[in-house]
Amino acid sequence: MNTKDYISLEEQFGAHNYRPLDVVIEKAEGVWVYDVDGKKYLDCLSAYSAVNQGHVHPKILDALVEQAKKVTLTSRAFRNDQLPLLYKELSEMTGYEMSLPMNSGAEAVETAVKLARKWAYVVKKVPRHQAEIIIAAGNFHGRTVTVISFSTEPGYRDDFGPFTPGFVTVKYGDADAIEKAITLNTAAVMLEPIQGEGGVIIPPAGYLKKVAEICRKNNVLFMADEIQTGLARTGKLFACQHEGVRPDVTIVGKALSGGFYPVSAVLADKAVLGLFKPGEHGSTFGGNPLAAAVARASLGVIRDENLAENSQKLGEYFMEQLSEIPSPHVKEVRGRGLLIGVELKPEAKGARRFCEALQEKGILAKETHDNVIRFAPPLVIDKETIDWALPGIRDVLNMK
Ligand code: IF1
Repeated sequence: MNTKDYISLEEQFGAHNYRPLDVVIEKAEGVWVYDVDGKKYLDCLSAYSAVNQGHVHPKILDALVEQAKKVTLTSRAFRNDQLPLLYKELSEMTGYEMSLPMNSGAEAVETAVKLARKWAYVVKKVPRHQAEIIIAAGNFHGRTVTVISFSTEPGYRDDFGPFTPGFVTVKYGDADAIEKAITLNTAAVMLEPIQGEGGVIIPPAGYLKKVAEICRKNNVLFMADEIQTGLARTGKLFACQHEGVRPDVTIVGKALSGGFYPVSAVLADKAVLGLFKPGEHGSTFGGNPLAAAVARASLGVIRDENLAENSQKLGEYFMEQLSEIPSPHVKEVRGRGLLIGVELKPEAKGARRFCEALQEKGILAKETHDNVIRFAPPLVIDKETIDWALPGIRDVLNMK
């Protein structure tokens, strides 16, 4: 079977809810992936930041294999010997008193929404079923019906109503708009510190800090979706830390498993996360011993290999080098750490063809929002590898 055979199987038997690049990956290691025809590529997407630790990291692989031999799933009807250690290590690393494990990112977002509503009714005394959550235009928080209920992207929501009420949309990057939108019924403000899918949109300096202050002043929870920006991607453990902000609730996923397995979590202090009572929320797989062992190893790699520091340092270098590439197509290069967006001018006719051209050069990147190329390699990348990629990127950014 070659690339064409796999693609035709996929087209025939799979739902067509994606339009992937035509590369069929069969193995990967570190920052490199290999296709079924034996071609090697630099991964500049990192599975949307799920493989921050690099593909098939040996320490996480070991943890997965060793735990899989012992016990994989107990359900939360019984306790297991990995979850308590994950709780403790997450707390030590993030500074939050508690966490609640789920699987996908969208599930963790849903969990945070339920938590905010619960807090509003129990603590803030908002009349039942009246709680509002403020979110930003251009957000991406996942694909469930409740989560797409507050998406502003027509393609993600238009054919999927009726929607969950209780969400108020404001412009991203405008703290005053949040202050104006707050009512007595506002439970929370939920934001991405940098909008990933939105096109690597970095809010104005001071925005997150101001929003956090507005929330505190108005007795509203500040919840950060760090599923994509978190766990060292932007050069700090959490992107909010660039502004010294500690949200009341932080949501993590993706790299919490280093790409081995879906693991997500909601982090908060006891005054908030302690509100869930037995039976009010859960998941068959959430917090299972395999997930917990994998997450523990994944956090260990982020810490022991100083991935935040590497992301900061090499992100600066990569962004500087990208900015210096003369190109008729580039409108702006922006980013933080190794989450970098290259926005193309409207005349460039879309980022997709540039990503296809990069593929030819052995570099896998993905367009977002039609006109932005996202460069987000695993955080274990080194300078030599970036230097290897730059000439190819330069050629592509100068094509006709
Ligand atoms: C897909 C995008 C990225 C996320 C934030 C929650 C979730 C995501 C900030 C949900 C997920 C993924 C989903 C993936 C593509 C990808 C993506 F382009 F769609 F928007 F990264 F930019 N919060 N983002 O970025 O997490 O439930 O997927 O585990 O194909 O939908 P999930």
